[in-house]
Amino acid sequence: MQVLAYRSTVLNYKSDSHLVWGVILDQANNTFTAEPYDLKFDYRSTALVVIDMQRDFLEPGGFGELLGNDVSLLRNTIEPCQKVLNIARKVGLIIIHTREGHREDLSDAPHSKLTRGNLKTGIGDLGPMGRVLVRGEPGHEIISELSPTKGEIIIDKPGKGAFYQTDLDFILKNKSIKTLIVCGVTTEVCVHTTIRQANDRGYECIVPADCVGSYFPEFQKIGLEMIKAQGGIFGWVSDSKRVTDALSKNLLN
Ligand code: C5J
Repeated sequence: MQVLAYRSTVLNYKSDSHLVWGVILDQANNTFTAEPYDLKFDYRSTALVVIDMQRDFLEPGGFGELLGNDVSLLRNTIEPCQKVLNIARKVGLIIIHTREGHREDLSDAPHSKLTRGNLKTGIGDLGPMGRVLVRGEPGHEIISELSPTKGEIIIDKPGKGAFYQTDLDFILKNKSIKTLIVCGVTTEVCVHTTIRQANDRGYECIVPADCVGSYFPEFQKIGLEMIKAQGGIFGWVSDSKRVTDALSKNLLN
């Protein structure tokens, strides 16, 4: 009992976003069950990154649908993401939400991106949810089910990867983050690009498979396999149950 008391940390501080009242018995020595092998983590150096869970990708009339995709395929990620987000909030992890989108004047959108796909209604044009993929428009918002709460960090990114032309790396380094739980859409585009960028920068990424989604079932499968192949060449793959179990295992409340 004395040993436990010595090793425990009482989290009764007011974080920027919410009051955390849990007791974490051992912050440092924790493990996510995952493939290709288990991943050790410390609560204090772990962050949750939720990629582009925006109306433009998940709701009819947005960029995803204008590209010809069936956006309903992404919706089964919402509930698992909510579960991971809720426990991350409870244990006081740093939480980061990203949004893909551009300035009103599109000055941060490369010509190649604006013209790609020869879309009738494309980036910057007026669609059913306002101007497509433009910051401040209804389509650019994070879906209501996963709305950020006060104090959670929002990264607006002009590219697919969350590290490109953003201050994400600076923020993670300032907060001594080493491990990223990465959720969001789409698996093979913005999630993959972000994980590859994070991996090259020295972060260890773990992906709960049911918290990421693709418009293409075959890309979902292969995208996840690519992450964990070759001894975890880009990172680890787990699922929302195993990740939430690991995060709550040491929590007394
Ligand atoms: C795409 C994204 N698919 N968030 N963006 O264009 O994956």
